[in-house]
Amino acid sequence: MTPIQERSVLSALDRFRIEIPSWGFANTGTRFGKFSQPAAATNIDEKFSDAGLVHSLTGACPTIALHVLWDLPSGMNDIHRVTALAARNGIAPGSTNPNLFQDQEYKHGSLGNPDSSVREHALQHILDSIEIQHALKSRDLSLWFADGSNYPGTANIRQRKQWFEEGLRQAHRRLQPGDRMLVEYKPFEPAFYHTDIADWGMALLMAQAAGSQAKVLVDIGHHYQAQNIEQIVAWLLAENMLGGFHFNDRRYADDDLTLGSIDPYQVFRIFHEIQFFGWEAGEPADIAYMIDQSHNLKGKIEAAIQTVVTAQELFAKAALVDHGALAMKQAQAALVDAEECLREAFSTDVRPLLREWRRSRALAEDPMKVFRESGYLERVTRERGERNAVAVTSYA
Ligand code: LRH
Ligand code: MN
Repeated sequence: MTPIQERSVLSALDRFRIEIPSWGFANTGTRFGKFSQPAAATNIDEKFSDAGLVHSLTGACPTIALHVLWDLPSGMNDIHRVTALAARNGIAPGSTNPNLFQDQEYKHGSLGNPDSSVREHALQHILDSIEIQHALKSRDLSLWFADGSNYPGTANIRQRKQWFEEGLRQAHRRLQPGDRMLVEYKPFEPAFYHTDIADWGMALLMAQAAGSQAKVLVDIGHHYQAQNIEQIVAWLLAENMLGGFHFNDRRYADDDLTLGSIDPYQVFRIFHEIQFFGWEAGEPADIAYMIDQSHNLKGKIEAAIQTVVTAQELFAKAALVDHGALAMKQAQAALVDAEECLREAFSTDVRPLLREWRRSRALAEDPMKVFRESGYLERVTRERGERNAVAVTSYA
C-alpha cells in the first residue's frame, strides 16, 4: 500500500460514521418465534447503554436511530429522559423513525388507508414525530410505510399514491431548514400483492412530490434478488436524491442479517460508487449511513460491534480504489484493468491500518476482545435476565 493510499484510508476512517438502531439491542424474532436473550435491552436506558458502549469501543457510531413508539412511548414526555441518556452514554439521538405499521387501524394502510380518519391519524403521528425530531435536534425524519395490499383488485393503487403525496407534502411543510425527510422503499412484506412505495423510482417520485428536503433511503434488504443495488445508488447520487442507507445483509429477502455476512463485495461495490462519486464531485456525498438489522440469534452487542467493524473495513477498502486510474481504464474500455482496480482494493487487508487508526484515537485495538473481557455482558445478564425470562412466543 502506498503512503497516498494509507492516507486515503485513514481519512476515510476519520469521516466514516454509521448509526446504530436502538431495536438492534432488543429481543426480536420472526413470525415463527422470538428467542429471548437474557442480556437483551428491555428499555430505552439499556438501549442507550449498549449503543454507547459500542461507540466507545469502535469510535464510529456516535448516533442511535430511534423508533418513536418503541423508544419514546410517552412522546414529548420522554424527551428529557432521552436527552439525559444521550449525555450519560456519549451517543446522540440520530434519525427519528415514526411507527406507521403496528397500530390495529393500519390494517389497510396508514397514509394510504381508504379511511380518511386513519390517514389523519397516521399524519398526526408523523407530525408528532417531527416535533420529537426537533426536540432531540435530530436531522433526519426516516419514513417507512408497510402500506399495500395482499390481493389483486383490493386497492386503488393510483388513489393511494395521491393520498401519500398529500400526506408527505403536509408533513414536509413542518420540517425546519436543515431537516431531511428520508423515504424508504420496500418491494414486499408485510404486504404480499402490492406495496405502495415498492422501489427506488416510486420513492424518488414520492420524495420529489413531498418537497425539496426529501430524499430516498436505500435498505439493502429491500430489493429483489437480481437487482443491481449499486446502480440504483449511482442513479440516486446523480440525481442528488440519495439521503441515507439501511445496511444489513440477506440471502433471500429482507433477512436483516449482519452487514457483509453474506455478500461483502455487494457492500464494497456500494461504498465504491459513493466514493467514486465523491471523487468526481470533489467532496464526499452527504449520506446518512445507518444499520437496520434484527439480531435474532447472535449476541446483540457482539453483532453490533461486528457490524460496525465490518462496515469500517469495507468503507476503508473502497477508499483504496485509485479513482484516477479507474476513470482512465473506463474511458479506454480496458475492462480487465478497470475491474482489477476494484478487485485489488477489495482483496487488500486493511485491518492493520484500522488497528493503527484505533490506536491513534486511543480506542480498543480489538473492540470485540475488549468487550468480551469487560464483564459488561455478565453484568447486564444479571441485571436484565429476569425481565427477559419470557416464554418463547408462538406464531398462532
Ligand atoms: C422495514 C424496516 C424499516 C424499519 C424497520 C425496523 O423492513 O427496514 O426501516 O422501520 O425495518
Ligand atoms: Mn430499513
